[in-house]
Amino acid sequence: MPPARSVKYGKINQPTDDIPRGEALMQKKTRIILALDVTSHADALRVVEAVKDYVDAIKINWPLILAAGPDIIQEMSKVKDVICDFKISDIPNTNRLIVEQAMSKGASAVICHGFAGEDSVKACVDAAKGQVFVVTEMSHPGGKQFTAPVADMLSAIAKAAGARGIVAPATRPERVAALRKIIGNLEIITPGVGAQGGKASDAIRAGADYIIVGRAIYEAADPRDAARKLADEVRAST
Ligand code: NUP
Repeated sequence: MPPARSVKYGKINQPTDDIPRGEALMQKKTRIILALDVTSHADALRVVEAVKDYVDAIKINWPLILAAGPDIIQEMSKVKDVICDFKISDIPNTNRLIVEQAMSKGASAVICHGFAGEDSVKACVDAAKGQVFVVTEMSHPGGKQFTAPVADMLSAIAKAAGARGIVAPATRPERVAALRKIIGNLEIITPGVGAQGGKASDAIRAGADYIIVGRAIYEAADPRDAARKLADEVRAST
């Protein structure tokens, strides 16, 4: 039995002041990012407590922020690295202000849109010390309408601005593979597994670094079991 770790929920890669966040962020173990889109504080705690052994990070989006308040970022950051999926897409100054608020509450990374332009993405990158993922082609059917035709350009913007990586669709693994050619060794995080029809193994084989999974875990009868099965599937496809 390994010795008990000191932090509240057993997080072992807690960022501290003397560890640069970039190094501490999201160690690639299970390669699963939990999309925690539940709408109550109690549900958030219940799901995270159940699945924390099988996820590398927790992605928080507006539904949970609006339901539980922004302090949920700090609370969750004591368990795992938190990615704030705010899809930031404003002018550079406003982007900077948003990112500074997210990081000061304990976020390890943020997600922004690329369509506001390279200067807007760069403002996020500067404020987050590089820990930014840029949305490219979105995973839902409507993602084909506007984002797909410009996804190559959005990926190039992510690279030029110095982002950590991109968000690409697990629902279209062939696009994950194509965007990989543009971004080189930047990271790819892929939503769309499960509820949106994508498969974890397809996304990983196409070159994704992490899969993002929400409903297929938090709406499962047994979230822990669902997360464990996904972790097994990811391991088997690497
Ligand atoms: O293209 C994207 N598709 C997508 O689903 C970009 C995203 N950030 N997401 C987010 O991933 C979405 O907002 C949700 O939080 C999560 C997917 O959740 P689920 O479909 O697994 O429930």
